[in-house]
Amino acid sequence: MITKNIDTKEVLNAYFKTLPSYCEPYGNGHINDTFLVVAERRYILQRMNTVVFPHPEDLMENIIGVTEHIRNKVQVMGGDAARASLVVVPTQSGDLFFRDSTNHYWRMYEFTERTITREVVENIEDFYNCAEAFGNFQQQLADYPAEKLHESIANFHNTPWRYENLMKAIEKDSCGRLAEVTEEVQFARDREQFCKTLELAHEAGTLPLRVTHNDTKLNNILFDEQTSAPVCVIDLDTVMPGYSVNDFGDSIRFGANTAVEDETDLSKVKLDLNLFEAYAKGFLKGCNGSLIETEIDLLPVGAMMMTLECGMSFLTDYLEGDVYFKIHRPKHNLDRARNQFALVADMERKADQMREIIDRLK
Ligand code: ADP
Ligand code: GN1
Ligand code: MG
Repeated sequence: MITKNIDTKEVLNAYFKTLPSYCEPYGNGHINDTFLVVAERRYILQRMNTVVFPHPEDLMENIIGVTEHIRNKVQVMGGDAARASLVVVPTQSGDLFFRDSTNHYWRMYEFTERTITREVVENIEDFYNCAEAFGNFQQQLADYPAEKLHESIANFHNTPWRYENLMKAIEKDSCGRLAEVTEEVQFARDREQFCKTLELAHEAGTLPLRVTHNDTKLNNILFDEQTSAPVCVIDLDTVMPGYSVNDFGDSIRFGANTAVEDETDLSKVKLDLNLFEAYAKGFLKGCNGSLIETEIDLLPVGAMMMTLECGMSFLTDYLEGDVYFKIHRPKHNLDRARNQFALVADMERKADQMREIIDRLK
């Protein structure tokens, strides 16, 4: 959906005695509406997308639980606990979120100063560091009681379910866009069996469920602006039980693509194997020996799976009329879907090389 002008006065009044001098849209997320607020210090204010996340109360409970868990771990290790995890700022009446008169839910975080986010990989070391941070994140949550986590989006990375969802959108063709996407539909259909790979591995006992981040894009890490060291993993809305290989895969999908996610010149869309290798090294280091061998073997499948799944989600949203991901131009979701499928095709060509890299590293 195209973002409309959003009135922030009511929510700012809930958080501040005196209205802040600055509150403007910030960041490049596809789901929530994020604002930078400048008052006596800086804050990140977010309007949560309740179409995507129907239970904001549960979401905030997850985030409080996970951030406290990480802060305690970092404190024990003698790290900078205050910067290592998001800090939720309550409203003036002490609530963890605010519901406005139009029924929108909001939350606020302290802005983590002296950090930056990156939209594209600028150098291989940063990508290695990102990998180590996401691997380490999974390690920090390895003993988090999974039963305490609410499922913030049902079937989030259930790829066979995403495939069925696409088939339903095709069947309905609610916006009359199907004729334009026959090639993309065939691309997905040809991979129906592949979509089941991870679920089958889980059933066979070779791929365990873990507490995972589930949205491991590069721009969900805050890096120190001076040293480039990763400071904090953010965007915790989708922390849920999941597969480690999907956390690995989503980072590869986004960061090891030689083009940006919505590049329309598909000749630029390729898997960069050097970045793949750097990420694999960093991720295994961050996971610190916790992954089992059969799981490590499935890392290349995770990369292909997340790219295919994301492409199918973009295509589904295109067919349904762009109701899920924010778009910034007509056919944006179709451009994204084509881009992701082009990347899948290149990953398939490079599957043996990905496997060789993983064999060398394990
Ligand atoms: P979305 O779910 O829409 O991707 P995020 O939670 O990832 O939203 O936030 C969007 C952007 O806002 C991030 O990519 C980052 O640049 C910035 N951001 C979020 N939280 C913080 C924070 N605590 N400190 C500094 N910047 C932040
Ligand atoms: C969304 O919110 P953001 O932009 O970090 C989406 C991810 C997709 C990603 C594609 C909750 O992430 O699953 O991989 O867009 N998040 C949700 O860029 O659907
Ligand atoms: Mg984000």
